Amino acid sequence: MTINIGVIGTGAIGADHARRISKTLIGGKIVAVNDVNISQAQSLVDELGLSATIHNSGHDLIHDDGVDAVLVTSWGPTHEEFVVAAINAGKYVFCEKPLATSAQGCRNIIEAEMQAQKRLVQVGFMRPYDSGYLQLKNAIDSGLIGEPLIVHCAHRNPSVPDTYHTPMAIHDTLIHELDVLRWLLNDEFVSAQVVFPRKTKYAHSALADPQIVLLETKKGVRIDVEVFVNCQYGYDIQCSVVGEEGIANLPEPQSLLLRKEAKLSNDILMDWKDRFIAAYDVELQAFINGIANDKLTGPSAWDGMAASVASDACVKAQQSQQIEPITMPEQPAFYH
Ligand code: NAI
Ligand code: ISE
Repeated sequence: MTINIGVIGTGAIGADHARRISKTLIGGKIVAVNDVNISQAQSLVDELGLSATIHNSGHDLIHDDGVDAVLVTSWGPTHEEFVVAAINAGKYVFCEKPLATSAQGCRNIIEAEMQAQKRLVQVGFMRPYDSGYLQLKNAIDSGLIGEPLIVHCAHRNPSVPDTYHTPMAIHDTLIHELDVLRWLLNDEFVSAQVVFPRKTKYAHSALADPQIVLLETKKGVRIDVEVFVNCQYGYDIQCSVVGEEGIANLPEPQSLLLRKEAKLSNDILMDWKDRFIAAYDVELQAFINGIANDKLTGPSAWDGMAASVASDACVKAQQSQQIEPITMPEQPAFYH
């Protein structure tokens, strides 16, 4: 069985996902593409040698009868519109994070999905598929380090474009921690605070960088996340869970340990594409398999919304410089 897939947004990750579906994964085929920048869509078709329709709009792609499932990999603020349209067309949809740039946008998606009476949405939160995070989760769930008490995280990018501004540190970057920490700790956030340290000279005027986000969970776990998106030296994701009986750290990505010229060194990756390459493969294969089995199992629209509820509170905390409450709504049975 082959799932015919249409891609809306053929930029960095859209192209990457199209490549993995065409060359690495099994059971999926790219049959349609769309991008506001049509030449970008054309280049992808040429590069991969696809026989795919290039649509003039995302909505035309969604309503193409030859498309079974849709990948939404356009910019964050466009996600809600395309995901709701795909649901209303009765099609499975994989949406890159964030599901929407506000919790209200996610609520609109949830309403549409519940009306369709079927789980149709998978959100592109890939960290729960990463082998390192799975090891951390196993350490926590098996009781190896006792109950988690404190978590220290860092989310560092070498640099970001000029279009990236202060709230994006939350809804575009921290959103990964807002998802993976709920899953890792099996817990919900109750409050958030954002602290701005001295600003790096590499950040432009509309971006406060770095930022420190302080979160508290229902069970009382305290979390600090350093978000530093112009750190220059690499793409570096850290997570250290302090438990009652030990500390579990996210493993470093594998790299050659080199002794040379009086130095002992490991390489640090520079790009998210390489850091989570295996996790992206597994999450998208799970999406394709889920469609084939008519049952999605990956991060749901509810997970997308839960992260966005916390994200909204963090953006508010950036502005207010106060501790902001995070109030998670009751999870409907539909998402259990
Ligand atoms: P990008 O800027 O490289 O690509 C986005 C593409 O979407 C562009 O080609 C743009 O022309 C197109 N686009 C924008 N609005 C559109 C519309 N209305 N209709 C059709 N096409 C439209 O951005 P990138 O880095 O690929 O990010 C895309 C999404 O993927 C974002 O939501 C981002 O947060 C997410 N992302 C997720 C990652 C992960 O680790 N899971 C990594 C990188 C991005
Ligand atoms: C990007 O969109 C991603 O999702 C990356 O994983 C993250 O590290 C980066 O900060 C985002 O801009």
